[in-house]
Amino acid sequence: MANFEELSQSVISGNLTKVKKLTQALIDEGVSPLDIINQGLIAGMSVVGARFKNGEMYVPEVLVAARSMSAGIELVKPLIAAKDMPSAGKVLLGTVKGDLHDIGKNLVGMMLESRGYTVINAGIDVSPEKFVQGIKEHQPDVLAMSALLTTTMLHMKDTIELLKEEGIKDQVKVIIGGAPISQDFADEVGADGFAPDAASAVDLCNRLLA
Ligand code: B1M
Repeated sequence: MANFEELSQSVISGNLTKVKKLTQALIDEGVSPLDIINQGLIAGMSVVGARFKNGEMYVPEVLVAARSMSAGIELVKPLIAAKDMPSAGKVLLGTVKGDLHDIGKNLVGMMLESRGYTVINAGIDVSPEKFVQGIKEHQPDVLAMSALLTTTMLHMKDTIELLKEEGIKDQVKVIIGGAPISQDFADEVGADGFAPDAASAVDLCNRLLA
């Protein structure tokens, strides 16, 4: 029988084949997809983060772990995807300029889609100008920005400033999130909301669009 601990360990060691096998085994055992993500995949990545911080793991190993985690998420994704639901709203989602972290952002996108949102994923390293262009092109209800670095989170402010300059700030609700982001920072930069995790991001969108 597969277990969360074994799955976490496989993420930590970046064993993609084993992550896929154990994730599939948990799915086949009927374990909740969100438990697989939170207690297995994210739990493993949290250990990776701590070791990375302490200098016990390096970028290539972290990258391999991240890829194995994403492979697990891909298997779980169809189980929580919404089918034939009317759209709850349109969200333009991206990781800010200079930032390549996309696992958390993609989880946010997946959770939003599973609750009936139409998600336009602008990808990583998205400049304020590109976000503005995306808003003009897609007319989303929500702009959702992710940042994982203390250096790149400042581009959230730049983006909001540019939305104001372009006169389109009132057309869209802006939500932000990512490990270094807080409610205080969201208030400071003039975002409409902050969510600490992917599930809360969905609740936040629901509240803002109600
Ligand atoms: Co990087 N990295 N990394 N990294 N990396 C962190 C973020 C770091 C905290 C590690 C550490 O020191 N402990 C640190 C940042 C320090 C800081 O700024 N305070 C760091 C660093 C320094 C760097 C580099 C500079 C390292 C280097 O090159 N010397 C470099 C920067 C590259 C760049 O972006 N320009 C770098 C590179 C990388 C990899 C490429 C190797 C890889 C990314 C792979 C990828 O994403 N495809 C990587 C990884 C994997 C991490 C850690 C280990 C894990 C991040 C992750 O995916 N977590 C991370 C340490 C950590 O966070 N513990 C670290 C799992 C994911 C599910 O969580 O993304 O937090 P997270 O998302 C959460 C919430 O934050 C929230 O929901 C998700 C959960 O439900 N959330 C939102 C996220 N976005 C949201 C948006 C919302 C709402 C909620 O609304 C819009």
